[in-house]
Amino acid sequence: MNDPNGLIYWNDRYHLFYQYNPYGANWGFIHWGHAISKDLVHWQDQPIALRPQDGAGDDLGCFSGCIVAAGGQPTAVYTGFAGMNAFPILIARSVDADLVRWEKGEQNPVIAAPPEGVDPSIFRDPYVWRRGNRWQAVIGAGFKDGTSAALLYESADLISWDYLGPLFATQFSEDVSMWECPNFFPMGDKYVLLVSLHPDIQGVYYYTGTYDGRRFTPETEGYVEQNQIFYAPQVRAYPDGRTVMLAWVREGRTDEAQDAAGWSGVQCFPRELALDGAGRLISKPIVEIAQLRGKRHPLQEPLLRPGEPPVELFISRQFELKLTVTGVRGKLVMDVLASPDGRERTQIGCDLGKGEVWLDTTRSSRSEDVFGVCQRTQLPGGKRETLSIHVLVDHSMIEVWFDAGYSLTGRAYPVAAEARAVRLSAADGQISVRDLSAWEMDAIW
Ligand code: DQQ
Repeated sequence: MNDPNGLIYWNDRYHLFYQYNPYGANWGFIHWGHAISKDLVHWQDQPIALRPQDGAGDDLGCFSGCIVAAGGQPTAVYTGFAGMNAFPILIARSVDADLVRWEKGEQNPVIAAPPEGVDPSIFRDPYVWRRGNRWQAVIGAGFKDGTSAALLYESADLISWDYLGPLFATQFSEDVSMWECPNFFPMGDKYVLLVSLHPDIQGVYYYTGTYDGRRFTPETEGYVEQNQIFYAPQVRAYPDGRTVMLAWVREGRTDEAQDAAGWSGVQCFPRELALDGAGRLISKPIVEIAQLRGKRHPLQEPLLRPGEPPVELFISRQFELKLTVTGVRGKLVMDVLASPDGRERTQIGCDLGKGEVWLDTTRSSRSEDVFGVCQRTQLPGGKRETLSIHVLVDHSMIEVWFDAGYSLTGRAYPVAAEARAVRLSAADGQISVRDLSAWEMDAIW
């Protein structure tokens, strides 16, 4: 699987559609897979929802898009892939209450080609919302002059669309030619534009600002995550008022290793979005995570002194861990998925004196088919004496939140079956640990 698509809450179920190749553990001949959930944490597979079809504009793939309920009928607005310069925007309507069967629109394509000046090979991924009595949409694009853009469209019926110009466009960097998978949504009295940096999976970036119905004026900006792992998120506001994000989490291993595993790609744990006091976009795991908590590990809260051996907390490959660390300038070093001899270990850490945090998978695995990376980031505000850390480890999947808002996502594939220890140590200063709790994590299936 790759990108999440078509997030919608419909008939008391959360629906996740996603980019899916049913023929192998690699990207290609993309369909829309489908899964449903009553609570956003336990999921059931559903039949494939959309398939490529000769002559339908999605001959080579059903690329990313969204679903909106139009007149009580969920309608997918998505990208057809019909050739290197052919990415028509298409619709499909659900014809049952469970969103299992879909019929492609007889009016397709609803947008045949990009506007003047846009490179036709980099135009895709519609994201639609309701504004007054009209539909509005952004589509990810790159202009021939190198400007990345979220193009704004408007429609009364999802069929006939007017191009209103760029919602926002900028020469992002020399290496970025377009924004994939734009999302545009309100948060409080602000709007957020979220984009994925193409080519070569360069991270997910956001802008927060104001919107007058035609143009977006950014005020604050930053990376959601800057790595090659977390990509192409989709965001939806659910009826209970929460704004939730899912994203494709890529593999950190070779194509051959993915083939051998027989699968590739996962979704991140659903993340609830918010803005902090300075307008920065922050996230946390949805509260329903508590439903996955199994056995609680009985833990003492250690005082960690530099030079002392690591404190082993527990042994697990599928767990949730929360703690708060305090110190004047020390570093916390947390190893997870650590082997008894320490040769394989994934490191989560923070340097309180610098306000720097990291997730390091460079020593996670002895396998040569694995690429580890060390992600480091500076927390806003720099130095601090207290920091909260929330960790989800689900085998190869590592998600960490620092300071209740800043995430790092990584993948780790230890070879040793016993690489399961969680250990804490300190460097450069004493660290005390409090609010320490950890649970085994139950399965989502
Ligand atoms: N994935 C889809 C595209 C999108 C890209 C194709 C982002 O629609 O731009 O699988 O990962």
